[in-house]
Amino acid sequence: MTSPTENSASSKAPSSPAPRVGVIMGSRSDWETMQAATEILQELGIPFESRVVSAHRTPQWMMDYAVSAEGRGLRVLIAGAGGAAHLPGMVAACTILPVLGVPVQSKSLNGLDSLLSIVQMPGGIPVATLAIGAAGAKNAGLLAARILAGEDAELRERLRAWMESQTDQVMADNVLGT
Ligand code: RP5
Repeated sequence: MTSPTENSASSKAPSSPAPRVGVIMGSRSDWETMQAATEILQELGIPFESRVVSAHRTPQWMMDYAVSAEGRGLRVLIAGAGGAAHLPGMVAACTILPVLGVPVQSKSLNGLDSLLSIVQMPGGIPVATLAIGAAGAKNAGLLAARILAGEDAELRERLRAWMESQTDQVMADNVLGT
């Protein structure tokens, strides 16, 4: 299993393309959920970076990350957090980039706390809130791809092919019955 790179705003290797999507999460414990987003971005050939950025434990790093994101070439931020999930909203308050919030399934309240923390934003600071858990993370990756595809015809074709392949897989399940 790969892991998010912690506390560094630099992109991966010098030769790799500049990341367009920032995938951030409140804790390393969120990675199991959030890697569903990075897997989709990888599949669709979208350069991304993944970082642990905590609204509560590393507030200054969170501010620095959010404020510098646009200037570093990021175009969409995916932010996952659980429990008192303030990361997506706080990041959205510090940038004009679209922020996609993923409620991580918490142990005590099954992620309902995370969902409500992320979805109930005050008017003026938008966060697009996805489903709780891995399905939400996967859809955040796909939604980021759709946002970027607006300006990228090749990505639009890769997305279309991805959708068709998903449909084919589901249709292939019909051979199970008689
Ligand atoms: C949140 O607290 C994180 O997003 C995580 O989902 C939750 C628990 O964090 P750990 O105690 O596992 O580090 O900030």
